[in-house]
Amino acid sequence: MYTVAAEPFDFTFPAETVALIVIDMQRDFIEPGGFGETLGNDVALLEAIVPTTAALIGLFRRMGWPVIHTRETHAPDLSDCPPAKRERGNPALRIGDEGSMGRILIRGEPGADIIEALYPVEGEHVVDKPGKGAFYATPLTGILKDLGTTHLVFAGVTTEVCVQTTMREANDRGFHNLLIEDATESYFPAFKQATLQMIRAQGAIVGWTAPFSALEAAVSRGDA
Ligand code: C5J
Repeated sequence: MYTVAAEPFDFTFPAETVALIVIDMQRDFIEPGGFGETLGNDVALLEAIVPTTAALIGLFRRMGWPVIHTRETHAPDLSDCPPAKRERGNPALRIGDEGSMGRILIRGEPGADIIEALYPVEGEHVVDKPGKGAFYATPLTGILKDLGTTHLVFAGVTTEVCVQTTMREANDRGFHNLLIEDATESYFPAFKQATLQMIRAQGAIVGWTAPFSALEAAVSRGDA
C-alpha cells in the first residue's frame, strides 16, 4: 500500500487498483474564446494548474497506472443536450453555437478536445460525458470494473462542478477518492476552497484531498 499524507487523514491505496481521472481539461474551458470565457469567466485561473496536472499524469504513466480523461461534450445534433442545460442563463454563446474553436462543446470540434499539454496517449481511455458527472450516461462504470479499480485520484476542472459531481458519484459507487488540490481549479477561488472542505468534512464524507507533492512523496517512499 502507498500512504499519502492527506486531509482529513492518511489516504492509502494499492498500486494494483488505483486509477487517475482527469476531468474536462478541454480547450473550451481553459483557452480564451471557449465556453468558459463566453460564460464570463477568467480562464487564466484554470490554465495555472496545467503544469501540476501534467506532472500528475506523468507520474501515473511512469508507474504504469491507468489514466482516464473525460470531456464534457455533446452530439452534433444536440440529442444528448437537454434544453434545460442549453438554454440556462445568458451566455454570449450557447452549447452548439459556432465559436472561435468550432461549435461549443460538440464532439469532434477543436474546442471540445483536450488541451495539447495534457493530451491522452495511446491506450488511455477518453470518456465523453453529456453531464457534469462522469458516470452519468457514459461507459465509465464498465471501464473501472474491467480495470478492477478501487481507488481513484482526481484532477481537473472545475472543482465545484464536474470534479465534485464525479467524486460524489464515485463515492456512492464505493470508490475511495483522493483529489489533488493543486491539480484542480475553479473560476471562483472561494468555490474551490469550499469544495475541498466539503469533500473532506465529516471524516472524508466524499473523499480526501492532498497536494501533488504528498502523492509524489508517497510514491517515492514506495509500496509498504
Ligand atoms: C462546467 C465543468 N463548469 N467541467 N463544466 O460547466 O466543470
